[in-house]
Amino acid sequence: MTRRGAFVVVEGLDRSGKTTQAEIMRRRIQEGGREVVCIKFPDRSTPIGKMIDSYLHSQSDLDDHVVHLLFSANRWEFASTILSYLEQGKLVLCDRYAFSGIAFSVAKSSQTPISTEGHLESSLEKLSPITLPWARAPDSALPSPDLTLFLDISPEVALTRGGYGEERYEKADMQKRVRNVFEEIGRQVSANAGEAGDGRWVVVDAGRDMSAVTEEMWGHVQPLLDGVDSPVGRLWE
Ligand code: NYM
Repeated sequence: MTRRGAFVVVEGLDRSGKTTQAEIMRRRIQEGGREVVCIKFPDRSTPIGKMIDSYLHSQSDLDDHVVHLLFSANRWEFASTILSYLEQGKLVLCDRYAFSGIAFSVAKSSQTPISTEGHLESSLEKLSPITLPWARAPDSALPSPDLTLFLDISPEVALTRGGYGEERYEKADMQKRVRNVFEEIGRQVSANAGEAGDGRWVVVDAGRDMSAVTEEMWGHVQPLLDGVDSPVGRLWE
């Protein structure tokens, strides 16, 4: 029986080096003669992705719940594509996934300023904040990663890497809250992981020099290069 490809997710705070490390990983896998496909969320190329992009650039304002559902819908747009790559035996390397969705929405909701001015703000006052169980729901049953590498970096070290960009969420206090939610998600994912360690969550110290981070990540990905026997899991199930 041919084995399916492995599904590997790279998560992390902004400025953790996630995208650079994913690219290094992609090249290494390819140089070793294996097939690998890189995916990145949000994928800003679709109509939903364009709405997200406009929101992240503060060119549009949307209710927090709506934004959360758009990010999730963006993942569902690619769910069957991910499954078909895995069935073809390709390793899927994904830069951010549902865990970012939860971490950013929950962190943001815990600090939404209550304002009495304006339609959007006053309607938000009446809505409940985004809790972790609420945030998990729209992504449940998406393909579940075999391995999630969480690139951990303190917001203080991230700031020394040239500072954050101009998009929403790229502020030190927000990043601190996001990091706390990621920690909680890591605990939940680990509690859900299979006995053989399938679906495990690995915290990688991304504050070190780039090559040390690459080598540690490689050590976790290498055993998955020959594929996986078990069927693709479903997130949160
Ligand atoms: N982000 C990303 C979310 O808020 N929810 C999500 O579901 C995902 C996938 O988008 N600050 C946030 C995290 C980032 C921002 O991501 C853009 P990137 O990797 O910088 O393009």
